[in-house]
Amino acid sequence: IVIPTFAQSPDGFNYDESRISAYSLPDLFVSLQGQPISSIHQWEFTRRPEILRLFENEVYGQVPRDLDHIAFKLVSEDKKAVDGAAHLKEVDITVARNEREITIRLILFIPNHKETPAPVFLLITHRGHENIDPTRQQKSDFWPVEQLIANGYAAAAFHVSDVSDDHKDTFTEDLLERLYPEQLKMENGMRGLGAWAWGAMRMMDYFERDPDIDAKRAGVVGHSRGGKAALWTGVQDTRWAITVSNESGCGGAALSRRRFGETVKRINTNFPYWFTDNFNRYNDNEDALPVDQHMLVGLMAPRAVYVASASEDQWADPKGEFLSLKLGSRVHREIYGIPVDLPEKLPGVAQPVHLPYIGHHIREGKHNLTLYDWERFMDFADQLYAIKND
Ligand code: GTR
Repeated sequence: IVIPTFAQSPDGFNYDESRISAYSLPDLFVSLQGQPISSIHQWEFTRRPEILRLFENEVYGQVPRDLDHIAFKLVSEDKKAVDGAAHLKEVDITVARNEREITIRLILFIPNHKETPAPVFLLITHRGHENIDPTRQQKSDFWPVEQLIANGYAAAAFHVSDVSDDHKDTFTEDLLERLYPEQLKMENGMRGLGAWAWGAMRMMDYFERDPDIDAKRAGVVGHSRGGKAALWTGVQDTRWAITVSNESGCGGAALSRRRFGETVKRINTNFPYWFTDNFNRYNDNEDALPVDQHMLVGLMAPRAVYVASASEDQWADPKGEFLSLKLGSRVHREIYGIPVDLPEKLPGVAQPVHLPYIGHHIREGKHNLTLYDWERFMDFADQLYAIKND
């Protein structure tokens, strides 16, 4: 990506903190009826459902729950994968509705040296298939299976193209055309990101049935567009213990109202198939949004959220991502009483902040998912799962 400077950019992309216009964010703790929200009961029965509905209607579209059948088929396995360190399972997950079906391939490595069930990280990926090579002839830090296994984590991944192609002309293949065609006619219907989240939820359906996996210690991870989908997964599906957003930026962890780097208009123009149709109403009109992205973090409470950024990835607005985490985690603190208080200032590069249930770091370098990022996610999970075991 070529990042234009503000001066060069006719469309007004801003990379200058001093040029951000004043904005005010919707209040997490006041309901649409004007009721103050302070208890867990009010949060879970009033405010959380209404915020969730706003995100569905205005940003990501619905995530349909109805399906007729789900089947899991072990298509290939190797009990001595990764030089004997892991048990590889390739599983085809087939979901049927109204006599039509789609199949998603899960690639799963389970550590051999630890007692199972193992905690697991699932990667939602849109990058080339070589990044999730089950043979491990091609290795990539984007999905460092060997390191996850060495640290006692199962490594799972699926490619978004099995669910919805990452392309504006073909995104309706496979899920939308085959299983939920009525969604395509709705202004608040599911589109690409929602379909990927739906796919991640089917992976969790599998984890719950595999005795080698501890589905209660599962993290969903995505980079960039995958990070947007991971956040939407964690919000929709409370089975995930940890949601990890890596450089998800606009439509992910970054506050839309800052209009720093990528904007709502730009993302809707370049990727008209990611968000629901209604999201177009907020092009150059972010202040009209009834939500902003800190509320996604809030919807995750009391479960864990990790937001990672990169110093040279200004397009994804590291500061806006941090602010979402800081403001959204007020739900953890003020509603659930979890002692999370992020620093006032944006933490420095390579200075991770790992609080119970809230993790953050800024990696040095460009837009990518690297071993450094994964090591921090594992550190954070080690700490979280140790607390939970107490
Ligand atoms: C960019 C897009 C971002 C982000 C990124 C990625 O082109 O503007 O929102 O999703 O792609 O997925 O790597």
